[in-house]
Amino acid sequence: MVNEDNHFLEAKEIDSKVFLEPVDEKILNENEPNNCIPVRKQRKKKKKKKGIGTGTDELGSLLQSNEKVGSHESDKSQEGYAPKPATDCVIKKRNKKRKKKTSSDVKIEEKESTSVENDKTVPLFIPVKQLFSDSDYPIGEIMEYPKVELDSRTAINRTSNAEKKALDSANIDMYKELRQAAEAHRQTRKFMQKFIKPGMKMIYICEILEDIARKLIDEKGLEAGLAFPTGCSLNNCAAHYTPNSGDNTVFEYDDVCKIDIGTHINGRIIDSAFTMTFNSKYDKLLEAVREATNTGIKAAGIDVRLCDIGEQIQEVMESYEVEIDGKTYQVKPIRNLSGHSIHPYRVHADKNVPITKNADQTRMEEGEIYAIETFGSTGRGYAVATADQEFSHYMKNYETVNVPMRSTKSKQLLNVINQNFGTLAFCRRWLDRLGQSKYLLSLNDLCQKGIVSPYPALFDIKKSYSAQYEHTIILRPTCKEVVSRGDDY
Ligand SMILES: [Co+2]
Repeated sequence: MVNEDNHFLEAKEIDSKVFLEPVDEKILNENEPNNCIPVRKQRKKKKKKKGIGTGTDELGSLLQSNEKVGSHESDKSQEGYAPKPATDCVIKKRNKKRKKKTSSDVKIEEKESTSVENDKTVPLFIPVKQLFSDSDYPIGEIMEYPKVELDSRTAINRTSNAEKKALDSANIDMYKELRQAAEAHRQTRKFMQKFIKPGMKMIYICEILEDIARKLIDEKGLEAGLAFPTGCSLNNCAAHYTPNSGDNTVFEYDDVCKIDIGTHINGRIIDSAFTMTFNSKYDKLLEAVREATNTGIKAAGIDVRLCDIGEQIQEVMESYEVEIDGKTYQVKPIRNLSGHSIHPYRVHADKNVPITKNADQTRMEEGEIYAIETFGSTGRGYAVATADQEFSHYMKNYETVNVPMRSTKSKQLLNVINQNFGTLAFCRRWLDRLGQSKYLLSLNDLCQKGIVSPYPALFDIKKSYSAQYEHTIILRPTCKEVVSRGDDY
């Protein structure tokens, strides 16, 4: 997720139809063969033909593992747990049927699945914590701190300093929680990068992704799970779009899709994003943004001023000129979006990491965790909410407000939010899967009372394209660790 200012200003001119354009069912069915994993059994394919995003049939077995989809949450008091109707129910149905499997069954099934996917090595869908003994999760990329002018003492000799080393090892449990969340993130995205194909519905992509991530993180109430809804913002939409139920938006060959995924262990959040495209005409745009994010990561450090990071990001981003469909653009950072510090269960903590030059002299400090993210655009470099859009992302406000609530329905919804998300962000689909229905009035009520806030999708100008890359880093006493680094980005 991204931090933004003034998202309700300037809500004009921009078309948000991205949400609601009807899609011809025929087109989708034609796309079906490419939709997903090859279908092995004709019979089954026919049977499920009605559902869009079919091919979920095979996915059903792919996703099948030791537990039913929907996680521990559904096991306890959520009597109303109801898999959603229509397009996405296939996986859930199958899981229900098979939920009594033994662990040996699971192994066989996973072998089958991987052969379908032509990848015989990745033990996907096994909780990360089972894959590493003694919580020995892969360590992120380790970087030395940059020298800070005027006060070079602070950054130097941290690696070997005994006091810093002691401080560092005192935090090891927290690092391990972050590394576990990062490993679940890496494995999820590795699978999705191969899996996503043009023609798939966005909602299908998100639900597959989230089901896998829930398994890998071994979701358990507020102790382990997804930290925010899967962002899959398309083209000129830069951030905070995830489909609501009934949204038929399809990933098209020419789309630029920002996949933003959040995982957490005990509130220790990994916030990391990448951009997916199929048309190579966007390669340079993606490179510009990847480089800009890496520049921000390199520049970050203890005692570094936030404004200096923004300046360096901007310089690298704007050094790129990209040609798309015969038109040349200088890549612009989307200046009202920024990286951010992260606290436990609080994805947007107190500090913002700008992606353009600004006047913020605030310095980064030892022990802080940051999401370093940049957005590059071929538009005007400014993203706004539209007036007519349907919200998908919501989050409780961190500052607790005591407002008397008359409506029982609102109280009940707030309980569900407290129990399942706390101060983590959520979306309407996640309320649906918890068995909530007809909650919109209550949700709006909670928003009006200032208890919950909507996070609208943010758009640059029509027909522009934006890309995003993001990593979560820890400013350890001894070094900087890019926890979410993978071999993909
Ligand atoms: Co973020």
